[in-house]
Amino acid sequence: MLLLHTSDWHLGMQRTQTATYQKDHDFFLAQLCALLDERHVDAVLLSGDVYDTGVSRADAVRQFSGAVKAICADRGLPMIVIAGNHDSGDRLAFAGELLRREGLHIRGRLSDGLEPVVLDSGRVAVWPIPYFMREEVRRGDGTPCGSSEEAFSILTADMAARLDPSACNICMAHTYVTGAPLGESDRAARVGHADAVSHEVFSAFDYTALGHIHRPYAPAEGVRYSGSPLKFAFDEESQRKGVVLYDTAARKAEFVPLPLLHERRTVSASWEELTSPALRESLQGAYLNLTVTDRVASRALTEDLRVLYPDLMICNGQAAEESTGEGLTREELRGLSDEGLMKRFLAERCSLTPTERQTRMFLQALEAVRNGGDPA
Ligand SMILES: [Mn+2]
Repeated sequence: MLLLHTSDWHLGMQRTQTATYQKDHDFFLAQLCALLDERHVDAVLLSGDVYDTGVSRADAVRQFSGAVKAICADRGLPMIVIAGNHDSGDRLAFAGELLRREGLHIRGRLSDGLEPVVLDSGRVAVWPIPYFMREEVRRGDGTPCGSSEEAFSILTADMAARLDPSACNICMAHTYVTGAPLGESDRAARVGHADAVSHEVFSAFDYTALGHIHRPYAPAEGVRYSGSPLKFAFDEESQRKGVVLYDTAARKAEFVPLPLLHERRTVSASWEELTSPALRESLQGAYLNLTVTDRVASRALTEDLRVLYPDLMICNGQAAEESTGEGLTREELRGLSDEGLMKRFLAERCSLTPTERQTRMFLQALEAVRNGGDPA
């Protein structure tokens, strides 16, 4: 069988305050479907972070619904999905029992059990492990595990004891494997010592399809991150994005790069260079992080550049700072209190002045968040 391994779609992620990556995701899904047909793929594995947030935007749910229809219904391929740390396992696994009959196997929570999905008349077994908190796994004496390494060791030892060694056994997990390179967009990756897992915990499997790290990366032979399909941050500018194809007969994995609707480019240049047709031409169709070397950062500068570059995402100015009257210098910004900063933001962005009660609620919520609590 030829399996396609992908992860970290983050459907619904906000690109700016008002825009998402919806078109980029649509483009990726079209590429994915074309590859399924072209390479005669037999099943799809999605290793977590289907959505960007636990309570997903309606358009993101619609997008995922379209993707599973294209894979399971239109092409008749089995698809196996695990929840990642960004997903709500319960929401993701809605109607799981029913969908299983249609070839869509979603594992949202550890408590739903760790049975394999058996494919190709038993020649291939996929063992999905949804994202979990290590405390959910108990030791033999009933006490909770103290590290992810310990929790994964217990889970995979249990699977190893039950697996058919003559089959090709595949594990799916959403976790941080020791040594994996972290980027800006892996923002929620928990990487404390207690959260890292060594690749050896997966040694009973022929292949482990990992999610969590957004760079395509193989911590060991047969243990891989496919990486995210899109570039979600500027430090991913030079990475190639794509999916992994795994051949269960040959026990071989191949990274297949896929084109992106928008690349990312970081450029530092003078105003004159940035407004020249040659540079504008070469930056067409990319999400941009621009630094204007001879201007001071301001909203007006950003707005002026956005006329030339609609996909401008970050705009900096490098000229010596001085108070321009319309913006704040870094020094002035540092001098503002939480309340002052909030009021300034609302005045500038929304032309609003909060009431005393709203200000009080904001400060209380801020304090609750800082104390590690819930703002609600
Ligand atoms: Mn992710």
